[in-house]
Amino acid sequence: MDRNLALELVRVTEAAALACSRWVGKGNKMAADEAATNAMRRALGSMDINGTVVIGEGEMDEAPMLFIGEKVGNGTAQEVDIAVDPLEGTSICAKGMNGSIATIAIAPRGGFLHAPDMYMEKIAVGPAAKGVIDINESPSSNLKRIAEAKGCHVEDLTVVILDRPRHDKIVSEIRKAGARIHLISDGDVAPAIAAAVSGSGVDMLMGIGGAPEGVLAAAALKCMGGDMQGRLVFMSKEERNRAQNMGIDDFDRVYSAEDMAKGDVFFAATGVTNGDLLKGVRYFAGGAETHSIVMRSKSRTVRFIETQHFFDHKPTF
Ligand code: VTB
Repeated sequence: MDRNLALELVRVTEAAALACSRWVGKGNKMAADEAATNAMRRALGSMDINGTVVIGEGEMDEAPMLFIGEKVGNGTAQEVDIAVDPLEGTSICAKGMNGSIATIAIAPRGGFLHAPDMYMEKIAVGPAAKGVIDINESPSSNLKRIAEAKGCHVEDLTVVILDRPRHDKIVSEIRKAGARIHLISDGDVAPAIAAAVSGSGVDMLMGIGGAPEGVLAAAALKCMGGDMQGRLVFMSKEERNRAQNMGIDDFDRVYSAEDMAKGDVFFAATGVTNGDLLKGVRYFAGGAETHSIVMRSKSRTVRFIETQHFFDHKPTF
């Protein structure tokens, strides 16, 4: 794949982040999501790709834009599959809280797991703990192994978990094991990636979040040489049927990052509100500054990009 696609991708997430950042704290998550989705779709339209959305805003009948199966890009060049979350953490953005991002990943045709919109149990770490995690083991034994691999104490580790009653048990086990916990209200893609960024203060993401978000995190962790395991969590027979229709037969399968994002994968994200991984959009007179991460699995290049956007020259914002 053309390596320049990575730099094109960051324009796409910047556009989405700038658009929805106007809605930060306004209490309207639908409007924020719509702004991000519109802007992302528009920016994708000028990319030299023949893209198909495989992880998107929903099925065609429930999402008007960036729906699963939608063709995006100018159609002139390489065939790619696209995973998007134009605004990951819509509620966070609506409340002006920390941790929302605009994000996208692309892979060669067929590269992404077609994850249904349901839950996934996840465990994600950075390169220093690659190969030591096991989703079938208890949180405490995973923590012990991660601490050993990182040459530190369990007490030095920080685990990010979505603040939900479904996690009460693992939270108390992690507390007993001695690790620190950072509970978040939403948005588990950014902290999974932060686990692979040294100095971010995050060592691990654990718990049950969205499966589509799991695929995006897997794409990023693959680019960074991190490690991730995910297993779909079915809440009903209907969800099993839906998964089966999307080609999933083994309901207990543990997916690695590579299983979820195959081939030469590109990933980009831009901060909407401040977080452990990225700074949010900051306005100044006449423009705004964005903070993004963009990377490619083949070369493992990870770029953090701070961009100044001058609205007088870019009337769309
Ligand atoms: C998860 C998580 C996302 O929403 O999907 C969560 O992966 C929904 O969980 O990052 P609940 O059903 O418990 O609310 C996000 O946090 C996105 O906001």
